Amino acid sequence: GDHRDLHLSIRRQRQMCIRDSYKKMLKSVVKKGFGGCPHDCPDTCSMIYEIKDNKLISVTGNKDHAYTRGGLCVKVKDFDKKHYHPDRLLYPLKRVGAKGEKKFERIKWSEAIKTITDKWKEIIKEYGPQAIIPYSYLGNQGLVHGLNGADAFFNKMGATVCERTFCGEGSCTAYLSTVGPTAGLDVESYIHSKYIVIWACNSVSTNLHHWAVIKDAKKKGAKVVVIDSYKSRTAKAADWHISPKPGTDGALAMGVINSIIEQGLVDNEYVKNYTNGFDELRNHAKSKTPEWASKITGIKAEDIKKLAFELATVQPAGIRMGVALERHYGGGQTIRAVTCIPALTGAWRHVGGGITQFPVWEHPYKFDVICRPDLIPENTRVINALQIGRALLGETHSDIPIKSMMCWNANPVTQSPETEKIVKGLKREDLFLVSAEHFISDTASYADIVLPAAMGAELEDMILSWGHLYLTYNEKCLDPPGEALPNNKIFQKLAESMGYKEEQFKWSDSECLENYVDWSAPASKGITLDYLRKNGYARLNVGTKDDRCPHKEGNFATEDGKCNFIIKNAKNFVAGPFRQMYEGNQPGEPLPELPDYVPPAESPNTNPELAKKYPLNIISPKSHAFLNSQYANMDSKMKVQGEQFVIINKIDANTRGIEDGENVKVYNDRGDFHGNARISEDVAPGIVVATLGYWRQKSKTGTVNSISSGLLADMGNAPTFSDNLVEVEKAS
Ligand SMILES: Nc1nc2c(c(=O)[nH]1)N[C@H]1C(S)=C(S)[C@@H](COP(=O)(O)OP(=O)(O)OC[C@H]3O[C@@H](n4cnc5c(=O)[nH]c(N)nc54)[C@H](O)[C@@H]3O)O[C@H]1N2
Ligand SMILES: Nc1nc2c(c(=O)[nH]1)N[C@H]1C(S)=C(S)[C@@H](COP(=O)(O)OP(=O)(O)OC[C@H]3O[C@@H](n4cnc5c(=O)[nH]c(N)nc54)[C@H](O)[C@@H]3O)O[C@H]1N2
Ligand SMILES: [Mo]
Repeated sequence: GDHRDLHLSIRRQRQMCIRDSYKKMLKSVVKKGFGGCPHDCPDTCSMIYEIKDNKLISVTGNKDHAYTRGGLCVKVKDFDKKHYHPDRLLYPLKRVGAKGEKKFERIKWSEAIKTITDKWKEIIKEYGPQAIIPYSYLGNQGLVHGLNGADAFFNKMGATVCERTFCGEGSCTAYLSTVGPTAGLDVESYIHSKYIVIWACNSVSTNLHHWAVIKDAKKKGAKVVVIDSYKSRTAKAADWHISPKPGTDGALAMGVINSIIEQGLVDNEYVKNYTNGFDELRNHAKSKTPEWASKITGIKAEDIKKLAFELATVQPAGIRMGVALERHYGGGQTIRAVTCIPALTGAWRHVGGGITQFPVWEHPYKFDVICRPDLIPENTRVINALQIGRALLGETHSDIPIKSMMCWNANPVTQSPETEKIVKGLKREDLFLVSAEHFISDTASYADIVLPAAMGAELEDMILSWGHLYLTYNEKCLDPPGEALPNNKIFQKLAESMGYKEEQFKWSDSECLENYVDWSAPASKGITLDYLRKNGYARLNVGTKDDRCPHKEGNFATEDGKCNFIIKNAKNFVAGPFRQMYEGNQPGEPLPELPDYVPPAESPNTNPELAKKYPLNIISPKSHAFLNSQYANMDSKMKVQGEQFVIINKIDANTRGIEDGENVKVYNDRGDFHGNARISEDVAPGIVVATLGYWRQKSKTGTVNSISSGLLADMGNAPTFSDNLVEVEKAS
């Protein structure tokens, strides 16, 4: 008997053992899921996540995708490492040291939520809800967890509306006034272009997958022209680099328009049938000769004529505008002028001809449902995020002080202008700052409560694209580490604790997606959420790269279907795919009827007084290995990017006794930052370049935005990051 029992028991144990190891094996089998890169970048890559034991083990590009073609950039190719970075925030924290001292203590979620909402209720009681301001941007580009994800929540609260015009609103306003909300020239159709102008965009670093198409077109014989105020990586790879002084592209574009007309290269029939105001434009452009433009831009008149000639005669000609084109006081008018060019030349007649701004205009998103502008109480004030420093110090308004700010998906301390004001504001003892983050960013450093946010593979979403014509799905493949939560969940908890009853505040991520996308729009024909779950992405129904020619016969998205060289009785407005559609935030001054050159606010030509003190014009474009300020805390990315550098011409370095590699201080009245001088012919005398994204907490003093101004540009309240004068000296 004993013997038999023992035998059975061994057998049972063996069976259990086999079952356990089988289970274990099953668990450790690698699972795959579809990812969408959540970063604020035109490429919005389709990716493949690999998961083992509830852990992300690799991230690769989705090879099936016709546009992103399986390639990932230097930032995201090891996205899994970012998920498990040792500094990743895992638990809610409360501040226990002085503001900015970064001394925090772990607390429970329940305590965090109660502390926040108790404080908000108290503020609302004493000052009203407008004493609270939300601050978010595209740190996460998801429809659910991204920029607009909590607009409904703060609109319900009646908080101050934070106007976010960081990136493209000037460009959008100008573009929409001219051709309306059309996606224009498909980025993929550039394969058919014979002449490609990349105007103020550093594609090699910031739009890698478009660059791949351009390289293919180049192989087929296309000429690639890059218009950039310095010899960027992209400019170096071009057939022709044209280098206007910062903020003078408007003069260049007007010179090109003048020259196209003077050389008799206008497509008269196209102009007659599909445009408004040619006669007025011709008269207006008469005095804007290439010689006139040459004096302003520093480009030879001959080159301006040649650019005009080639743009008109080598077809199909495609123009890709970068957002940097809007980053000076006259940015809006510049984009008005550039957007007129393909209609003048008739480039729109051809597949591969025309202009690309943001293809997002043909994406079927229901921003009214996402943002709920209908919940905004009447007369709610608007504060522009580019002036958040001024606002925190009470300089933008004298009515209700800002007593609390909640910041997520954004890092104003490094990314917004006038950093020193922001930091001073965030240090205010009476300001209650809540920050939802992945890391103790430069902004989270000043927070009273820090909430840990989920990342990439840990949440379900669809990722917006402002650079191509695909919908992109991101699957939730695993649970977040520690107690991190997706943004949507964080705001659900806050809504519940505030007592907000709207159905929307209970929608799961899937329900949000069902409600946020217009699945019955013509562009989404044949696409469902289930289709995306199975395939990862889908091209919108807007024609193919080989046949899409949206304005062959006019059909612009304007009122009368024509391209507006002239706009009559128009008021300045703020257009942008991601802004809140709220009438209260329209600047509303009359807009000039015809495109023109509007000089920069700070340049030796237009502000000689200031230039005596600060003679150098600085531009602060994106860093190759960072995504705005993200990744600048990762050693592996720092290795690729290098320490903060300041590119300066030999002449400017010599007069200041600066040697290559030496540490220098860059400064003006607004603040200063340090970097290593890089003496180079890549910049002309009078210009310095320092790229963006380095962390303040790792810097000697400030960062590039310490010197930048909060002045808003001529259209769409755009930033003026390329419109700042500084002086550079050896650091002591
Ligand atoms: N690697 C990397 N990629 C990114 C980002 C990143 O941080 N890093 N950020 C993403 C974001 S948010 C955006 S908006 C896009 C932006 O991508 P881009 O549109 O490429 O913008 P920037 O890098 O700011 O500037 C592009 C180029 O414009 C030039 N420039 C600046 N001022 C002027 C001017 O007045 N005239 C002319 N002609 N040229 C000028 C700069 O020298 C620079 O080379 O990139 C996205 N992709
Ligand atoms: N001088 C100068 N300044 C510039 C520019 C320039 O060219 N020159 N470019 C401007 C442009 S184009 C832009 S778009 C802005 C960008 O400005 P921001 O959007 O403020 O830039 P990021 O550094 O990307 O900050 C995003 C933050 O969100 C966090 N984050 C990411 N994902 C999530 C998430 O899912 N949940 C939560 N809670 N947090 C998350 C990240 O950790 C990061 O700290 O900067 C602008 N600033
Ligand atoms: Mo941006």
